[in-house]
Amino acid sequence: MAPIGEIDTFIVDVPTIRPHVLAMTTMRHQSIVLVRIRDADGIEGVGEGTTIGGLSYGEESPESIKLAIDTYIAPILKTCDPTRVGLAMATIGKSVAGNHIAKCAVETALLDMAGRRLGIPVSELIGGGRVRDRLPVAWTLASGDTGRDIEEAERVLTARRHRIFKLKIGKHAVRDDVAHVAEIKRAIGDRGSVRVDVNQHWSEAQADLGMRMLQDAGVDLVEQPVRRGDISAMARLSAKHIIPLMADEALHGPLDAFAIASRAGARIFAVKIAQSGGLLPAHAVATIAQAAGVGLYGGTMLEAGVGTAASAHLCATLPSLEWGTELFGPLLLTEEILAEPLRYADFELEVPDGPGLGVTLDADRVDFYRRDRVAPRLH
Ligand code: MUC
Ligand code: MG
Repeated sequence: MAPIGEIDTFIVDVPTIRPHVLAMTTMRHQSIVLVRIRDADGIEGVGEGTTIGGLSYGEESPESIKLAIDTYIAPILKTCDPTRVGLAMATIGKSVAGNHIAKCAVETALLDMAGRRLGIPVSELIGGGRVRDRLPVAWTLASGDTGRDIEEAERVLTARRHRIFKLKIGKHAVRDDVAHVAEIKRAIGDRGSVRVDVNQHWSEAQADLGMRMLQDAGVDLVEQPVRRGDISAMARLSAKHIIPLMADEALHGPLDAFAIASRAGARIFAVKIAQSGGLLPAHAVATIAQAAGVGLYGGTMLEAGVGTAASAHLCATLPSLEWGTELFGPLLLTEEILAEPLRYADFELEVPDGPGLGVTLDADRVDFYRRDRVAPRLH
């Protein structure tokens, strides 16, 4: 084996194309954590660990992801055989608890290196390999303004980019949020699927009211209406309502997947590589869902090109992906960090087919946007 020579972790801050209004924060930029790993033979892999809104979404921040990799994970990784990705991650797991997004970034880089070494796409290294080359991809309408959201929906429908729409709610009173959603659903009609994400902001009673009203408005699913630890409430809501409940924040890997599936806490799982701790545990989450008859959706932490490509490789291996994906992260950013952008056409994302992740960073742009850049920015 060629041992690991270099591990470089850095944060890249990129503005969003418009404010992205979620119940817990309004994003105006995304902080992307990238890790570049090179072995002694010069084979390089890249991974991304990205969260939403600093510490407002979850327990890891961009800064803590970088710190976990540099201070705790990198020294262990340097003692591992980088060709044995599962073993390297298990070794790291013995000394590093939690920190799933940091682990996901590192695992992604190792898988990218492995794929490049073998000359095959990462999707061929997961489960039974790739079963699809294109993924249906949703868009999130979250400008904070109903009219602007409708204009945005019309624009992406006409461009044949998206026909699945996720609306971010939970910030306002239930009836006001439902009125906003119903107006958008009326405008879109049968041309698209409308779903909502409450990001844990409802009590069980609010969720009961909201789910009934959203079902009447023609909405297709409700994502994480109540707080992540309350599987009992998720199970009661799932049993009571026809509109399906999708678990997101409640799912941090296979153990959560098993707990939720065995208690019938959700009818759909948003499978996220970041929250799961990497592509390999995310695949296990999906396997548990499939065994339990739970539907699958490819979720995002609004990653840029590297994390989105990695998620796409995972989703490409899932035999059933009934609810599609939301792998649109790069489209929310003003700057592309890949040398060649991911391709979106005909309502789908093309899964890259080159070796490894099949994507390369635009080195100059990434250097320009690095938070730790030394030279001053002139524009
Ligand atoms: C989430 O909670 O699902 C995914 C799409 C989006 O707009 O926000 C994210 C996070
Ligand atoms: Mg969500």
